[in-house]
Amino acid sequence: MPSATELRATLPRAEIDVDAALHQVRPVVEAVRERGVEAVLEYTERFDRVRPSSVRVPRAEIEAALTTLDPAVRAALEEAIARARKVHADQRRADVTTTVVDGGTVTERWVPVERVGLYAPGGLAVYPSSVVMNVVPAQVAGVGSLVLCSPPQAEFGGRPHPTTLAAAALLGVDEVWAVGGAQAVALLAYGGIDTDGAELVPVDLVTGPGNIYLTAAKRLLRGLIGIDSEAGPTEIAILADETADPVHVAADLVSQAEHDPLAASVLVTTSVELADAVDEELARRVAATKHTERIGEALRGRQSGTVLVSTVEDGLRVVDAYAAEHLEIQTADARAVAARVRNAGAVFVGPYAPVSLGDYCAGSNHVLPTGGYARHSSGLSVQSFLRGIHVIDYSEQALREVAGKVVALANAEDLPAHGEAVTARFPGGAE
Ligand code: HSO
Ligand code: ZN
Repeated sequence: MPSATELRATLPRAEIDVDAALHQVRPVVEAVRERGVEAVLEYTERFDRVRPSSVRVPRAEIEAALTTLDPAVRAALEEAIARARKVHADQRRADVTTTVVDGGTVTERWVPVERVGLYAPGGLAVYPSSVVMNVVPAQVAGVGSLVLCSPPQAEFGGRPHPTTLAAAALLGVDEVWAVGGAQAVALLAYGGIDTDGAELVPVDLVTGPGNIYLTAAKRLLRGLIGIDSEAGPTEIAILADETADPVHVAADLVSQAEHDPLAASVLVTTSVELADAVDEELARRVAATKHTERIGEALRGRQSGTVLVSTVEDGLRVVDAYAAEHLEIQTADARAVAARVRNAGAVFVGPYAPVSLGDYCAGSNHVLPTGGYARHSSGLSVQSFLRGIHVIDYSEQALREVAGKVVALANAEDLPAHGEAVTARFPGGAE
C-alpha cells in the first residue's frame, strides 16, 4: 500500500490557480476601495452584462419574491430551513468558567461576530440552498447584522435570482445587494454608498462559496475581514464494496459532477464488478440527464476516476489521504466503516444518505472544505460565526501566589518588564 503522501499524488485534484486570479482581481478590489459603488457598477456591467439602477435590493422586492415562488419550492425551502435550524441549534456553545486556583478564573465567552456578509453564487446554477446554509448558522450564533450579496441577473432586471431573494425573505434577511464576484467581497470589506444614498456598512466576516475570482478576492482581503475556508470545485468520493448498488453509486457521482466541469467524482472500490457496472450506468445516465456536457467533462477530467483497492481497510486509507468534501460509504456495515473515517468534510452513511440529501434537506451544512482542506478544516457551522474570548479574573492573593513564576518566565525570555508589571503590585515583595 502506498504512503499517504504517495496516495495524495495519485489522486490529483482539479487545477485551479487562485494565485493567478489574484492579478486580475487586485485592480477590481482597489477600484472598489477607491470609488465604491461607482466601480462596482462598472465591473457589474462588464462581468454580469447588466447595470442595475441601484445595487441594494429594495425590501419590498425581497418580500415580493415570495409571491411568485412556486409553493412546492417554498415548502421545500421551509423544510430545509427547519431541519438546518434544528441541527445548528445543537451547535450552540455555553460560556465556560474554569477555576484555576482559589480566586483565579478563566472564562471562555463565545461572542458572535457583529456583522457578516454572506455570498450566494449565481453562474452555472442558482443557489437558494446556499443562502439557507450560510444564514442559518449565522442567525443561530446570534450575529446581529447580516447582509446577503448575490450577482445581478440580466433577465431579472439586474436583481439576484428571485428564488435567492425568496430564500432571503423566508429567513428574515432584509439587506440584500445585487453584486457578485470580487466586487462583492470588496464592497463588503470596504463598504460603500449606493446610487440612492443607501449605505453598505463594512462587515467583519464574509462567508459563502463562489468562483475563483470571489475566492481570490477573499484571499486578498483576508485580515481586513475574516473569511470561511476557500471553496474550490465540489468533490464526491464514494467508498463502495460489492454490496453497493451501481445505480446509486453512478447517480451520486453524476449528481456532484453537475456543479462544474472541474468537479471531482471519485469511486474507491474493492469490487471490479461494481466498478464495471458503475461505468456502464454512468454512460447511460450522463447521456440521459440535462447537463450532459459539463457532467461528461467533469467525469473525464483528471480529477475524477476509479481507484481499485484490495480491502475496505485500504479503501479507508485512500479516502483519508484524499480528504473529500463529501464522502459516501456504501459498504457492508457502513456505519462502522464511516466511524473510522478521519478526513472528510461530511460523511454520508449507507444506501439512503446520498450527497444531494445533505445539499438540501438533511439538516447538515453543505458549505464544506474542498481541495483536501478537510484534513485541517471543518464545514460552516455556528462556530464559524463565534469568537471565543478568554476573560481572566485573578484576586490579589491568587496573583501573589504565582508572581514568582511569572517573573522567572519573564526573565528566561529576557523580558524583565513583564515580571516588573507583576512585582509593581507588591512593593513589599510578593512572598
Ligand atoms: N454540493 C454543493 C452544494 C449544493 N448542491 C448546492 C446543490 N446546491 C457543495 O457542497
Ligand atoms: Zn451539490
